[in-house]
Amino acid sequence: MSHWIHKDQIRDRFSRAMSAMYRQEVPQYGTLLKLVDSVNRRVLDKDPELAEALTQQGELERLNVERHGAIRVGTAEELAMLRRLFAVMGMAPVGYYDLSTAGVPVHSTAFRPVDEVALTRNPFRVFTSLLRLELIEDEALRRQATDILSARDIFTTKARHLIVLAEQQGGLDAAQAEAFVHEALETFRWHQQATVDLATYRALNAEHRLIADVVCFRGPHINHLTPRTLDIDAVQTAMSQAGMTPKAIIEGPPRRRCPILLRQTSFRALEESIAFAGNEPGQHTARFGEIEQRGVALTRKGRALYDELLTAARETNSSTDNTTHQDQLARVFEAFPDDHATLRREGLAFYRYRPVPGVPLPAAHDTESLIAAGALVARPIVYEDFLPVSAAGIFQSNLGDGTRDEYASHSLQAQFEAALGAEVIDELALYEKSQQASLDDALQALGLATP
Ligand code: OOG
Ligand code: NI
Repeated sequence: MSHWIHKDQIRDRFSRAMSAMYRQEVPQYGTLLKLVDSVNRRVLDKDPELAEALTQQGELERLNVERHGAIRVGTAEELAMLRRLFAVMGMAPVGYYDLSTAGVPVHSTAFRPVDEVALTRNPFRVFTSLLRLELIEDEALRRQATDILSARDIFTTKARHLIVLAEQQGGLDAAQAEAFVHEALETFRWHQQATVDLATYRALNAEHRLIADVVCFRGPHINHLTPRTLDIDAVQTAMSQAGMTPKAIIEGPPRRRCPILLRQTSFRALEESIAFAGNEPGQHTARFGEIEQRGVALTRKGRALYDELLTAARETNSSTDNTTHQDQLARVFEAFPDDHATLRREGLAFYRYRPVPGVPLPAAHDTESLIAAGALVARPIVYEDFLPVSAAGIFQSNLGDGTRDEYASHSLQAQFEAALGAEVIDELALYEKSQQASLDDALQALGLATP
């Protein structure tokens, strides 16, 4: 037995430490956690069938530790080191998101656990964006931003040391893991002190608020932490009652009997007082709150249908009133089947198969016959990733007014991966593999394995 602390455990500790830190920094986050918890309890009390299904899927135990966060970094070196930092906690880069087409000068990935057991233990994810400085048109400003970024180190010396140690040893012992959590957390802490003077901040802010947010501070402060709710519409209403102002529109698909992908909404949290270099006081908004509701992961075919319907809905609907928006969205999404049997049979969504031992097997051994006979059950696989259109909406709602038009640029996954120092994992391949493995195991358990 190795004496290294399990990566899942380091991640679990880290995500709890991050949550505690953020609760201190942003009191509204604590209020939000309570709201989400009480709505989740109410949903489960009212719907024992859902509670049972979530228990079966291993979803219930992770519900109250489940959250994602987001950060933005400025250089390839920072991104590559973050990859190594997250690897210590069993988190790998999954997916590539190009936000430039939505007027946000970044591209992103999500660091998250990938295997089923790790996801059940603690699915902590960090949406991580790399600033695309090349999109700054003014050359002098671009050079200035580059210089400022190259002068900072967002990692503590001890954190760097512990990352290298974990790589060399193949893990961390108890004391090292504790020190790692402590040191890694420093990278994500808020700094009230900017590294630049007010004039520099203003110049960068005028180019894009996001550029100022990344360049003017010592590190990539965590900008939100998002708990998972079972009823986002209820939390959206509860937020208003608790004095928070959620963004007008819930992003993503409409409310459905069978939730798909991801629905999200956010609220502006804090107008921060900043001490700029030379003791000039000023203000910056960086941190916000967000909630999410997760549904079944879609196949390539399902995702194509989702994208098509979302585009159609966006073309006909520009309402900033959530009720109107949701009604129109729901109408367009009538074209998307809303029962699990159809979603599965039509290959629109991913499912995990479980054998039911002791059930007499039907004559035909194909998946449909086995399900009809009750020898096999299929449960939805939860979507663990993000949505670029939704993410752009979340970015924009928290950048305030004066968002700009889209950048004339294209997706640069290869360039992002060069900065990252690794390829991003294709999320669809993960769901596909998980579905197939569960089917293979189930057939084997039923004595139907094909050699
Ligand atoms: C990230 C915004 C995207 C999500 O959940 O889609 C995001 C950011 O503002 O840095 O968090
Ligand atoms: Ni988010």
